[in-house]
Amino acid sequence: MKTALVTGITGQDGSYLSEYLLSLGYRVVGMLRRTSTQPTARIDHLRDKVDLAHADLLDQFSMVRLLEEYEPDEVYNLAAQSFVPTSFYEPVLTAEFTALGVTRLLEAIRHTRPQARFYQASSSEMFGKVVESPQTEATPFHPRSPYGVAKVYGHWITVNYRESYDLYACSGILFNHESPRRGLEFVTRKITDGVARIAFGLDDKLPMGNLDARRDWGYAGDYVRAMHMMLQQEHPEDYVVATGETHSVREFCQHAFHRVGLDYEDFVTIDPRFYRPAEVDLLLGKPDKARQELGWKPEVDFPSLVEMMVDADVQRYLKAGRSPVRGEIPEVVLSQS
Ligand code: NDP
Ligand code: GDR
Repeated sequence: MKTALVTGITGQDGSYLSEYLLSLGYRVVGMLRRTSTQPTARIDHLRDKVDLAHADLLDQFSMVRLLEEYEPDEVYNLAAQSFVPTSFYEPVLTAEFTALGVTRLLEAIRHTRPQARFYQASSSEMFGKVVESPQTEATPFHPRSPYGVAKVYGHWITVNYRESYDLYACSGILFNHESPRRGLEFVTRKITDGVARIAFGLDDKLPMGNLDARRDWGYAGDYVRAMHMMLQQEHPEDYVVATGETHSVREFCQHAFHRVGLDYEDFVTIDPRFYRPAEVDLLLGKPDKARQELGWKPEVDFPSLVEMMVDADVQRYLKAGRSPVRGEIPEVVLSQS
């Protein structure tokens, strides 16, 4: 039985990756930081199947201790300060977590468990102000936020440790991936929860930022398979993981409101507070290398992703005993509740 250490297990990707690794027969050890409240909602259904251990990206020796105790075969570094707007307000803390945290973990692996295979959660935000479209593994980086800059550091330190110390270390350059477990502050989940709240009469408006930003959105459940595949190759390499399609925030709104029989133009307002000091206007990935070398391809397309997320949020309010007051909830959603 292989052991995988997953940092960021309480996050969106951590929960899907853990489910996937458990289904493959792995022992999963999740690293979580100490908090005064329980942040484990996304993994409560896995609590008796995974080991949870306290450590923090800010604390080098807490990670050394974890590696010594659990002796993982694979380490997935998903933990980060991952919200772009927060990185403008807390740029130094973002760098500590998202950039230097990677070096701390790599140093811990180098000294304690050099045979472990390492996955770094790199991001399409590194392409930022894109110099070409679509973006591939060879596209130069031009990050547009302290978060993007920190991820570039995390990416290159992973490459550097691979080249310097012969570690099996790779970076997955993942484009945006979403799910019903996405944090409520990210644009897709903000929209799908907003749609549900409007349908149930809990809100009348949905204030948004830049509706013209375009993203290559996929489903998180598909993307965690690619993470695992990257660690099963003969040689460690970096891969772009994306759908190869791009859609605007406006299109996401259109589809999401349409799912409950509403028109987004009646509810979406523009609030300058949600604009960013520097924007990433367009992301579009070309995942050819992942398709050819890993045999990876996404299963969930854009309309299915939007529907899955709207349906899950609507169901949550139905289960809480709320009744819809606007639009038309699809029969298939009502019948499942
Ligand atoms: P989330 O924000 O949902 O999860 C982040 C995780 O990191 C949480 O478990 C959080 O713990 C943990 N964490 C944050 N700071 C620390 C710390 N100091 N010590 C220990 N743990 C910490 O992110 P996602 O699951 O969406 O993303 C996973 C990774 O992939 C991130 O690195 C993200 O930057 C990257 N990424 C994500 C993409 C996406 O579209 N989702 C695309 C490309 C890259 P807590 O619950 O306590 O806050
Ligand atoms: P992103 O995701 O910054 O791409 O980073 P987010 O969903 O926050 O924004 C996507 C785009 O939507 C625009 N937007 C809004 N965004 C938010 N959050 N709220 C709004 O009201 C709103 N209105 C418009 C944004 O300006 C932006 O252009 C995500 C994170 O998961 C990162 O950790 C990850 O690395 C990248 O995806 C790939």
